[in-house]
Amino acid sequence: MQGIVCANLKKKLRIGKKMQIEDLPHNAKWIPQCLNQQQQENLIEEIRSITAKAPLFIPKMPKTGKPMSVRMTNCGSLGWVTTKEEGYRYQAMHPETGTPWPKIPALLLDLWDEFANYPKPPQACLVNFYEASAKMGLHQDKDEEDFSAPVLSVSLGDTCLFRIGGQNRKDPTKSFKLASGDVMLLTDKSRMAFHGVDKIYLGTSTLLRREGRINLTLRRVTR
Ligand code: MD3
Ligand code: FE
Repeated sequence: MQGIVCANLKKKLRIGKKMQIEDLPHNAKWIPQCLNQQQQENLIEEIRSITAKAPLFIPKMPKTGKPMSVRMTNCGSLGWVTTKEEGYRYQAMHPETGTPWPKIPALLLDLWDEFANYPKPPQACLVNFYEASAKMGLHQDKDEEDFSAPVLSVSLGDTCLFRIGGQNRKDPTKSFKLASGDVMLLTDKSRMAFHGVDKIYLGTSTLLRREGRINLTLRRVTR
């Protein structure tokens, strides 16, 4: 655990704020309550404008076409999508409207600059929306070309039970709660760690107009 002063974010985030960075297994980092209430509200407004232009879609499992319980959209130059026929992939257009994804909100680009320690900007921001019984099974993120870039995640709305393991599916896992405003950074070995969302604790946040959780994941896709 270490306290860091957010230098680049002084103006935009919190002046001189010391953030606690907690170490998770495999060198993943967790910054609880990184974003204050105002920043979270601003982000939700940005997400409303993103979903107005790029509506949430129901991702379908490759081959079986089984719907996932999480609804999704994206912003950035590339978005992660999945369909029965074409499977998991990144593409520049929304799968249903055929139009380019909206821009990544500036606050998220600032967060990447502050924490990612990576020379290039993120290309994809996946927006996951979890309603009551939505979950995400244990998986690895490996649809990107560039695994040397970190993944940065922001949690908004209701708290969830998150699980992270190792590089093998059978490795032991650790569970902990992610609350609204928490940021996670997956670098080094944790970049390829199995992870998932087991449960949403409904009614734990009033940030959204309805129950549920939103997760934003910033990624570099190409090298
Ligand atoms: C750990 N999303 O979209 S974000 C995903 O809360 C995804 O919606 C979860 O897993 C969610 O792929 C978790 C945190 C996260 C993202 C990427 C990771 C954790 C990770 C990559 C490697 C290890
Ligand atoms: Fe993932």
